[in-house]
Amino acid sequence: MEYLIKEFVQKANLYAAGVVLVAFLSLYLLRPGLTYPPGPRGWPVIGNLLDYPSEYEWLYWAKYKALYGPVSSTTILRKRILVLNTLEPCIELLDKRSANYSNRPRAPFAGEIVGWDKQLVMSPYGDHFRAMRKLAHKHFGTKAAVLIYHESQEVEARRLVAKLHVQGTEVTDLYKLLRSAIGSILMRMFHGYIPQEDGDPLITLNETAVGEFYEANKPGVWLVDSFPILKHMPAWLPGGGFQRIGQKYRKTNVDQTEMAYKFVLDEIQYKRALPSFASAALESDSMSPDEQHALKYIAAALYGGGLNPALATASTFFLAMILFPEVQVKAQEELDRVIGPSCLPEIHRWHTVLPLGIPRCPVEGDVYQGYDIPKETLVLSNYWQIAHDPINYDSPMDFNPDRFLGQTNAIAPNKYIFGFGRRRCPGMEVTGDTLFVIMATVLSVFRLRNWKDADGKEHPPKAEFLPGIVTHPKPFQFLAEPRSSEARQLLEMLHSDSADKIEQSQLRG
Ligand SMILES: *[C@@H]1O[C@H](CO)[C@@H](O)[C@H](O)[C@H]1NC(C)=O
Ligand SMILES: CC(=O)N[C@H]1CO[C@H](CO)[C@@H](O)[C@@H]1O
Repeated sequence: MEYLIKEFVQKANLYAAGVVLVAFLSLYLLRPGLTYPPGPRGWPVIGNLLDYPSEYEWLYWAKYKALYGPVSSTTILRKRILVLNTLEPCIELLDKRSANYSNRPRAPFAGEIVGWDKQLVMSPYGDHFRAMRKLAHKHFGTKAAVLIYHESQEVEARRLVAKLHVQGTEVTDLYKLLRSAIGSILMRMFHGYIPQEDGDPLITLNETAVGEFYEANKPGVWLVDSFPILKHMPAWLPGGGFQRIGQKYRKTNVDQTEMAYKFVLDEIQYKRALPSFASAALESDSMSPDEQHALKYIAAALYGGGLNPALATASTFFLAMILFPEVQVKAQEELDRVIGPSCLPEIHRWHTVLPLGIPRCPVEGDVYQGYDIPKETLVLSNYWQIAHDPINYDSPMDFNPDRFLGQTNAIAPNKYIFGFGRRRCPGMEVTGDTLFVIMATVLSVFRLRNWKDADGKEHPPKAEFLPGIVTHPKPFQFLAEPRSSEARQLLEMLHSDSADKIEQSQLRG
């Protein structure tokens, strides 16, 4: 009712009171409560463009909660944006009304020109999307289905600690080490492909593709996103250069998908395929051409979609263990009892790596609590705000895994950080396992500590994070010390080449 009155008062400034009264009454009587959720007043045409920050957007949207309540809205360049800052509307709209909210906003450049609209993350809600989800659910949607991937996770986690051990006294390249470990885990899991240590052709292709994905999705960079008609503009016209860039990106995108798929087909033909998501699907199901098409894309998408969030979470784990040594000690004392149930959830909560998720878009117009939500509204759910709302968690800025231990009513971050409904991340189980194995392996052999300079002065890392759709910790230096002499021996053994070869042959055999 309050918002109605607000709208009413605003309009009264523009129109004669009598006209508004008639309009209000007919609106109120005929179509009860059709109005947009509350939000700031904007300028004509550009709307609230000028207030919009170029980075750390989740903090900007979080302010809307205090100003306008849990559900608010605004307009930027005539695009209606709905902002959900608490859990209830996320569950109600994105979960319970999932059929209506499972679309993605149209993306002429990244989606249609570069072709990311075939990949899971940007695919419109339809048959291709449903076929991909079905395969993903069948082959790793459940705890039981992901068991077969444990071996790859463990092999790569051991390789990671062996490499950390070599850098030991001054680890500066954590990001690169984690990227190679998690990248290899994902490739083994999805295609049974074991990448080479350096310059692997598929990894290189992937990295290029992922980089181009973020470039292609940068808001405001590609004019064709605001004027889709430009899609038909020939590349040779002045200003048509985006077409050439688009075709180049498209080639990387297609190549990485086709090459990985062809690899699996060949391995199956020569009867030497390692167990993987793609080989399991190809060998167990008799697949129609449409399903094969879906398989090709879902397998590729899982890698591209899984890598960055897992990487950001794993490096946040290192950061948190160094900043909160008492938590590290506790986790080491009770590795299994503590890491799974409390440490990983707190890392997910403390630093929400996908703070705003990925925008949704309703298939058809909807009404929620009397608010009008037109078709094609951009729907943002602010997971960062939910994770840092004192209503949900005491002292939300503190890092405190204990909040998830024992009898607790703290909401498990898994309930929201992976999204909702039909667009909930299909890799949730597999990512949880991968991160658990990495965390447990690292903590069982290392004490992670502040980096010390030549004078012995300690330099604690800062709890600072980079902007982006996926937000990573800023790079930091630290020290990885073997916890005991047994740990040191083990690390040295893992590091020796022979250990590597034994593992390779075990995996092949
Ligand atoms: C979307 O919501 C509207 C209004 O609530 C409803 O009439 C329509 O059936 C919904 N569409 C789908 C696909 O669920
Ligand atoms: C997006 C993407 O990452 N594509 C592929 C990269 O290469 C590996 C090799 O098997 C595939 O697993 C990915 O699908």
